[in-house]
Amino acid sequence: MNEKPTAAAPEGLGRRRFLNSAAVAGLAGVGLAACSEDKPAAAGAAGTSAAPAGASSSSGHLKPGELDTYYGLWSGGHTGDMRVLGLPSGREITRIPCFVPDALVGWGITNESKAIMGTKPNGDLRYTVGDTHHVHASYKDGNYDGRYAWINDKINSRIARIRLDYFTCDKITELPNVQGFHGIFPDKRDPVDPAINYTTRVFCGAEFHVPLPNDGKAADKTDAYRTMFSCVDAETMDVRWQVLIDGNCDLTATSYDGKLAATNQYNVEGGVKFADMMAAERDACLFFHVARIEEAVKAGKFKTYGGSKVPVVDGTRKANEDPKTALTAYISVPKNPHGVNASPDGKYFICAGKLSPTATVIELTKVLDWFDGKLDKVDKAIVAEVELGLGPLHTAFDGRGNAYTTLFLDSQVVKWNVADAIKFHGGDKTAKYVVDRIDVHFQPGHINASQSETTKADGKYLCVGCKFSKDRFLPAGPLHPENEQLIDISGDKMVLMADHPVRGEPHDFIIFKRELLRPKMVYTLDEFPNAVKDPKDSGVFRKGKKVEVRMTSLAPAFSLTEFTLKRGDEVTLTLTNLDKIQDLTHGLAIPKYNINFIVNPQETKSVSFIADQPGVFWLYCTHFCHALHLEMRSRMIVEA
Ligand code: CUK
Ligand code: CUA
Ligand code: CA
Repeated sequence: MNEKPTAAAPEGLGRRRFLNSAAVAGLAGVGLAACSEDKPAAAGAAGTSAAPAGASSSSGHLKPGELDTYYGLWSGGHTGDMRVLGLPSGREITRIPCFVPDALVGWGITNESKAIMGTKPNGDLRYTVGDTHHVHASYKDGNYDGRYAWINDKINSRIARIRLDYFTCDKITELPNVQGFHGIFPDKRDPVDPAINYTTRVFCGAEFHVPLPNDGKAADKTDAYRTMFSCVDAETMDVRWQVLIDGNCDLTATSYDGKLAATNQYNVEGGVKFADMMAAERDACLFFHVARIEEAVKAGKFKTYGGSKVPVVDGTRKANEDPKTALTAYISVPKNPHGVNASPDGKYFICAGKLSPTATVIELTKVLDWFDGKLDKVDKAIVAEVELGLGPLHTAFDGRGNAYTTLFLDSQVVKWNVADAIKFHGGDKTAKYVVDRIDVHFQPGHINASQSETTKADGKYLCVGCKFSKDRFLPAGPLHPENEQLIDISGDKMVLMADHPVRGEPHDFIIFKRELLRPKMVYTLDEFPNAVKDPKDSGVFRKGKKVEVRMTSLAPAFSLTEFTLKRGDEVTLTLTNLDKIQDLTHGLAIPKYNINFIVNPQETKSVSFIADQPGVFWLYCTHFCHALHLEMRSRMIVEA
């Protein structure tokens, strides 16, 4: 098993070793390998823990009928959705459509969902693709309050809000002036008003820099490309303000006192080519002074760009050299960092080095000291920069002072103690900050622990999003699932509990106690202004070519057994589900008209279409609801 790995002769190598050597060779090929393939000496000492053979008691397996104790909200990557998992079982419970159409529920087909998604003047959806990476939920007093979750769409720079009572998307906002909206994080309280101890803003970092205005006229002036950091109002979902910055944004973090938000930057170089983005040895973690930015906006110290009315303040380096007035602070961190995460004690932000084998620990009181003129150099807010292993990406916390960082190239999770890392960095070389390592399968990206980025981090479960699953599951063609691995972190040693295949391509996720949510199982009729509240109100209501078809469902029948339209009618069909008991969902499909949607108990939805195909069309219930589900039909006659 000691063959020297080469890219040309992968046979006989462990897959993990081959992936590692290939990836490192890839980096080395452009002359940018941050370190050798050997593990850093400081980090190598603790050895690797393995899953105990046959440890079924800690597999997360639930007996039939048992419920999970944690919810997980997962991004679906470029499936464009959000997913809800139960943990520790790892069972996928539902998917919440937001940015892209969904045939199960009729998202992107009903008028109500199309209004949220946004349409072109002809009524077609403006976008049908999305790429969700980061999901975070609203806070109160440092913990999730069960109101909302937010998720990004990197492709079209949209932010969606999910109501956590009904688990549905209720608003989507497209950010102006930016491309590649990636990192997202809600604030945890107001920076000035202590009474507002809950989320009122969501911060959004845009990754790609573009010409401003991006009208095709100055594409070659790459020095003038810029990106922005955006603040979205948690309630209205309007963009409150943006900050013009140097470099780029990647991931986003917020402090527990509401005063600071930050984004890691991997392209301070402003490079437009692959190698240019890796030219510098250090990039940055960029901090935003939230209260000062809002003061500047109030005082009218902003510009607007393009057709957007959103106030944009100047957060570039040059405009923010004086700490007393600075809106932003650029802290130098090595190299092409990925991920910035807030420790649950509220003290630190941690940037993982990606191309550097290190994590950088930034002390937030020191950043505030710099803004107050009490620290001469903002880089002195760095209290540790310690080696962890190859390709550190994201960090989670257990609430006991330990951090868990994914090592993409090493295919490991490293558990390290933040206080000991600070001691080590401060000169105490006896401080053993690496506590444990565990192999994961394979090449992990995101990581999160139960309640990790809350004041209630409980150190029970750790989930790792492995980007490659290789031979961990039955082969099902060339597209492999991701491997979400569950690790027990309640003891000193990490214990691998389970592998779960997930359809591509989740990135970030959060895990929290189930009692933080109080989901509703049945709607109320009054929530829908267009509800058909009584079967007697059903019928066809005609005003010239405009026709309204109003009907109800009550298992196992629609209120209209048939109805007649004329060819060319502009039809809006509204369906209210009058069933009141939970789990009694109906569907409605219209053959040849490309229509299918569901109505949950006491829910109302509508669809609009032109009756352009004459004939008899059997509307039928698509969602199994009753012994007579198949008989649940209605005859739509379109006269020629
Ligand atoms: S990025 Cu995907 S593994 Cu979008 Cu959070 Cu790091
Ligand atoms: Cu109603 Cu099936
Ligand atoms: Ca860089």
